[in-house]
Amino acid sequence: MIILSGGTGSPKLIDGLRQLIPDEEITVIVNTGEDIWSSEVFISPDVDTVLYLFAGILDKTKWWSIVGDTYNTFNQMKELGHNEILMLGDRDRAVNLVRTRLLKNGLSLTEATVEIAKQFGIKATVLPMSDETATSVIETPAGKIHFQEFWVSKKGEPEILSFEYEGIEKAKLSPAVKEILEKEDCVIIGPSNPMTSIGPILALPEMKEILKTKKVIAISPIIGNAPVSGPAGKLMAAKGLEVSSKGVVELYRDFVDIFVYDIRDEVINPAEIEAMGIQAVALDTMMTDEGKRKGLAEKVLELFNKG
Ligand code: GDP
Ligand code: FO1
Repeated sequence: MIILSGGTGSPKLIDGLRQLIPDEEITVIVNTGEDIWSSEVFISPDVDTVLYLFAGILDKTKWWSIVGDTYNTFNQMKELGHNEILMLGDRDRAVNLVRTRLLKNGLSLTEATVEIAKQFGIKATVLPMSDETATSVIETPAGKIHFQEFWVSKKGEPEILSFEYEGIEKAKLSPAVKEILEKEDCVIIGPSNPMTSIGPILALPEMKEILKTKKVIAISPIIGNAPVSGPAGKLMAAKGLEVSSKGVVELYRDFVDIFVYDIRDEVINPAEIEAMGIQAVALDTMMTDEGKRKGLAEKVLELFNKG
């Protein structure tokens, strides 16, 4: 089973799927558009969230970082007047230092990720979307800033004039991603941010064409006129999209076969979705605890296994 993922909504669904199927059967294609260099360390936040999930060490209150991590290095650097954008834990930093060393030794991001996954004893296949960088950069009235600066340092407050995936014209799907996509008939797009998590994956050459040949099930991260969390709404509005599940469908309509929206969604008109030739399915998508994550995963598996 292949899942396209960012670092919060989709990992929650994967957490549910793990309660139902063995990790060996799960492949996650992970967004790298939020990757960032910080203090000479290359951080890949969404890849790390997925790795830590499978390694059983993810902090599931935040959906990033290692549970119980300490912040001695981060705090000491702050005391020395060096403020890092991301509050990086000590163990988390060790993982990222290993990644950086592997990259400097000439490994690709995919090879480095596979090596770290192996060291953690992870049985699932975790693949960065690309070995090249394609970074979410936001243009604000004060200039262009990295997504992490917009979201973490500036708390998502600046006005968004435009936004782009910097480097996308030179980026490709990684060979490992292409290979796995050739082998599977169905792809799940988790309830991740359609602009900063799924968007970069879809923007890679060939991806949309490949998805057109597959059965694609997408789960909406938006309920009514707002995302469950995060900046998806502000980013969608900046691109002139309606902040709703319909806005998400607009982005996925060329290749999605089944669109899952939340039972609480009073804004969506399922008939409008069905009129596009897309099956619209209402489910409880609020994955607030392990049981609810398993519950949604069960229903998604049913859709996956049907025909
Ligand atoms: P990021 O990399 O941390 O931005 O994480 P993702 O892109 O994977 O996830 C962020 C998206 O997940 C947001 O747009 C949220 O609306 C969505 N999300 C988070 N939790 C849930 C949930 O329980 N249900 C649904 N349907 N969406 C969720
Ligand atoms: N997100 C935050 O909102 N604040 C942080 O200090 C922070 C630190 C951090 C460190 C490592 C890592 O892998 C992720 C981290 N994140 C943090 C989450 C990450 O930046 C996410 O990509 C964004 O929050 C958007 O989803």
